[in-house]
Amino acid sequence: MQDGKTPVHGEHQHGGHEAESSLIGKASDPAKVTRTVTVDMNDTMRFTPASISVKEGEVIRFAVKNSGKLKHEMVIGSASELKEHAQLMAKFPDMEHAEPNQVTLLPGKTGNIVWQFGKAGKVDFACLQPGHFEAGMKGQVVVSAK
Ligand SMILES: [Cu+2]
Repeated sequence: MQDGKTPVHGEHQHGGHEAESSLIGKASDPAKVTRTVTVDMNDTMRFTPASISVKEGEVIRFAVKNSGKLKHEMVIGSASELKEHAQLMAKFPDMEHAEPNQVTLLPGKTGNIVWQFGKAGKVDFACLQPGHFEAGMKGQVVVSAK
């Protein structure tokens, strides 16, 4: 972990409620993508790869595929946000939501998340379908300094 550097989040955000995401990064414009990372989800409750390395400020397109027979999703967030969200999903299993930090996929489907990472550190992601997070369906993006 590199500290002591001022995080660069220069550009102003368009839209309202993205502020809390500044540490983990933010949704970005597909035209700014610098790299595509393919992520596979399956019924062993694992993401492949489960650990992804990126650089500060990099804009990644996650090309996510559900190879399982169950519904899965990839949600980017802080560990505490993800845990809270997983508990909510356990109470309301049919809760549907479409936020820019996630993609929910039926079996066999593919989808994308375009995300710009902020300062160096670790950002978590997980599947929040009921029981999946608890079964270990989570991973980490390691953001390194430029
Ligand atoms: Cu899942």
